[in-house]
Amino acid sequence: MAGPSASFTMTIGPVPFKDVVGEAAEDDDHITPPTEYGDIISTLPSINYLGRWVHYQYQGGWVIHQRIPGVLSFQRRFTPRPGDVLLASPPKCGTTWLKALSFATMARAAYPPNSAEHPLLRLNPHECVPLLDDLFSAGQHDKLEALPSPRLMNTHMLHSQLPSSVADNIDCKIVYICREPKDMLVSLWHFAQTISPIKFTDVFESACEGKSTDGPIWNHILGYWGASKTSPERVMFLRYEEMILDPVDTVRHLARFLGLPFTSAEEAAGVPANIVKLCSMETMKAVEANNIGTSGIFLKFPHKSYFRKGVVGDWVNHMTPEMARRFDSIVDDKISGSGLSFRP
Ligand code: PAP
Repeated sequence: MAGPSASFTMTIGPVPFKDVVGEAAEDDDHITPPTEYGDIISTLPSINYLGRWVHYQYQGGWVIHQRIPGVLSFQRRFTPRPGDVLLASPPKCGTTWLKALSFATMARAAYPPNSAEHPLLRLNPHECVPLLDDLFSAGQHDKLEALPSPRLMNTHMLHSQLPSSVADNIDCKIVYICREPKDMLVSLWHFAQTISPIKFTDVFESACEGKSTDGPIWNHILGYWGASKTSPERVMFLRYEEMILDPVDTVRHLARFLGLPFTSAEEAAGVPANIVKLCSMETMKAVEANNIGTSGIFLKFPHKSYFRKGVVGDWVNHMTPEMARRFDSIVDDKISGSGLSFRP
């Protein structure tokens, strides 16, 4: 007897975004930024961050000028679907790693993590999971409609910037990752250096004043921390340091949170450990797609720049003890009373 006809076969997500949209995702010719928000944007306070990049203050966070139309457009145009998963993070806190782990976990039935054909062995994690901030800013959000459900997407927007259709949606899960703020600053500086020479002290002083892309960092973290406390079934709060300590256990938690717990057969076959191995820094650094090409629609960063050291505590190589004390005390003060701490 013949198998099911093609009309009955259904693709289950997530699938690599690039496989669906092709090269056009980052093609300059296809960028048509929304222009209808000029009146709103002109009323927003702005800064010239690090003397290079204009940022607007919007709903509690600093948004780089190329992305502010995208945030406004996202708030008005995003149509959530049941099963959507949104990875949220401040920049340089482990997004690339979380994208890889989440994609490999959610798509493990279609793409076994020990397969030599796995998409993460031919594509950069950012090519598998789209950044909504860029997509909406480039007027390319229609491409999301082509993705099969469940969709896996990410954003650097603050929780206060998410529309209620996402923030209060029982059918949309959010996985948040943050990182010890001093390490995040060091990572941010190294990353920015790949496109423009910048002094670390400038990045540091701005951060002390609460100025950084998608910052202040404490606003970003506190928003999702609060949401994870109020709605733990919808918002998962992860820290880079915990993932480094026990990535396999993190993957188990992630799978459970997403409603896709590993079966005992999968555990026996070592699937969680295989996912961690596939997404490890060692494997990712060896993948050709992570060594050539760029990511990003407006600012194009080399794929290679997303994989640097991947360690905890690198701040000691860039901050004096006095700088560390100063920044720690600012962060402590801002997050005091929240129940959250970055102290060991
Ligand atoms: P993004 O916000 O631009 O997407 P993001 O991926 O959040 O960047 O952060 C990059 C950091 O994650 C880098 O940290 P470092 O500068 O301190 O080294 C990068 O090395 C680290 N990273 C990327 N992939 C992995 C991985 N597979 N395992 C552990 N850390 C990783």
